[in-house]
Amino acid sequence: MGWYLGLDASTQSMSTIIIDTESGRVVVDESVGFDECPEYRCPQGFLESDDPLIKHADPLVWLAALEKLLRKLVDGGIDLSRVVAVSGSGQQHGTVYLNRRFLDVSAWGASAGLAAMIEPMLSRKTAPIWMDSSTTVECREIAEAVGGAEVVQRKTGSPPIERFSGPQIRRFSKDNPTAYNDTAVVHLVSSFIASVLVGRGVGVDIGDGAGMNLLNLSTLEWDEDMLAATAPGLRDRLPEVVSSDTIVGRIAPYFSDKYGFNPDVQIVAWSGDNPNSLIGVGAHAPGTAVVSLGTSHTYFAAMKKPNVDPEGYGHVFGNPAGGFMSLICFKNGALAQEEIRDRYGLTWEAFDDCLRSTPPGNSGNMMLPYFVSEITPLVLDAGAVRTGSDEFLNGGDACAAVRAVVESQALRLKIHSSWMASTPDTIRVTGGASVSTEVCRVLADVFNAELERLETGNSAGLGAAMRAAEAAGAASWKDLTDRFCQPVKGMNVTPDRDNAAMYEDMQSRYAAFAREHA
Ligand code: XUL
Repeated sequence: MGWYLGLDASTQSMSTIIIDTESGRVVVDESVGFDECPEYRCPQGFLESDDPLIKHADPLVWLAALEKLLRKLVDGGIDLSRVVAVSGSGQQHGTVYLNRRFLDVSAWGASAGLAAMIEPMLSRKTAPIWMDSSTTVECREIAEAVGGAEVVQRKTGSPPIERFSGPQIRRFSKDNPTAYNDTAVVHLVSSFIASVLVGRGVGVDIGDGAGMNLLNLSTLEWDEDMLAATAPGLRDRLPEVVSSDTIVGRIAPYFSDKYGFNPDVQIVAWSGDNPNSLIGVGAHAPGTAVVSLGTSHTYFAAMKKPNVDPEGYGHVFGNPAGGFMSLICFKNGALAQEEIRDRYGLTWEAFDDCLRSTPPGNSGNMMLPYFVSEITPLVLDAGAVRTGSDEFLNGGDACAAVRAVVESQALRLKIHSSWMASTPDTIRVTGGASVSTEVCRVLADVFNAELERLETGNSAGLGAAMRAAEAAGAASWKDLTDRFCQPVKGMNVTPDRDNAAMYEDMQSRYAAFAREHA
């Protein structure tokens, strides 16, 4: 019994949820946005680039935000000595490249702060993140080397995917062989920050490791053929693979000295944000589908066996509670809604008013929301495409544009998740936009399913805290799920049968429109 802390290193912020397993309550829910660390020039989570397909972050911003967050907690009177174990969640696929100094424990003196300590350990100053789509050539090369994309999909749960770590590592090894040679270890965002918490390199968990195109899902080990197809000497540059409930070490003295943690705090392997969310929404066992409306929009569910998407857009990751999970991810998520809101000078309230004042089906107005290049379906040339009335086409009808972006996002979730299972009756929804009842109403009608919402929008942070508690032996998955993952009463959104029937028709029109522009 005690406090269990989950950190969430997401695309745009570092946040934390602390749960108290004794009272069954969330005692802290706090966040620091990367726009609060302007010196790292990643206000939205990535550095500016002339090439729209390239999306890298400065990995030091994650550490600076972590320190700001812990300082905020301590200054707010939170007694971190009550924390028993810590785990975390990282945006998936992003890679951090570190030189030999990272392996030298005596170099880990952090008196000047974590960012200053890690800076000289980076063999590459920037970290490609999941939004990067620049590795189409490398994906093709990897597929050719192992006998086709289907072989990669069968082994790793996904065909070669631009944002996945393997193709990213390959591109770096080709473009900058000197810096690649200077790289002693390549970490994921999750295992990198877990390493910083422990004060030495720690392993990659099977949940996040499966997002690399390198992990063999049958053996749960790095796959020799994939390693050889990806980059020279890669075996020696990867951390070990660990199960998600591994206690990878005790917290580094830096954190106890500076923020008051007990020196015995256990650090549990970190995982990816989607595997953590699966736990945090109470969906660790098969049967519950989840929609997460964060920077990326994702749809996922637990599954026993690693079935693959025949179209090649879906992925299989490890489920931190055992077994696997399926996932489908869309890049034009929260930022696409923000783009429409900003373009028409709306507030979020006005955005919701627009949804209330426009009819389901949007009088025939539809949009393909590719404000940046898209991954599901693969669209490399960004550009939102519209069809409908002249006013809508000319950009004049703000409310139609709002409804068009929300409907298109819901319809593509439905279309591209159809390979996973029969359509669910109930969906749990989480992430920033899940607070909007109007956005949820569109989703409920499109899926013709009851939508359940949970208390915290940060299911990845909550899942990480629950994983810390489970791994430390404080409670079972069932107890934790019963206590922390109950849908909030009165917040469900029930589908309207007429609207659902209308969306059923609209789905094929939308799919045809999307195919024309793929
Ligand atoms: C999943 C994916 C995103 C990131 C960031 O494959 O790329 O969901 O994990 O949220």
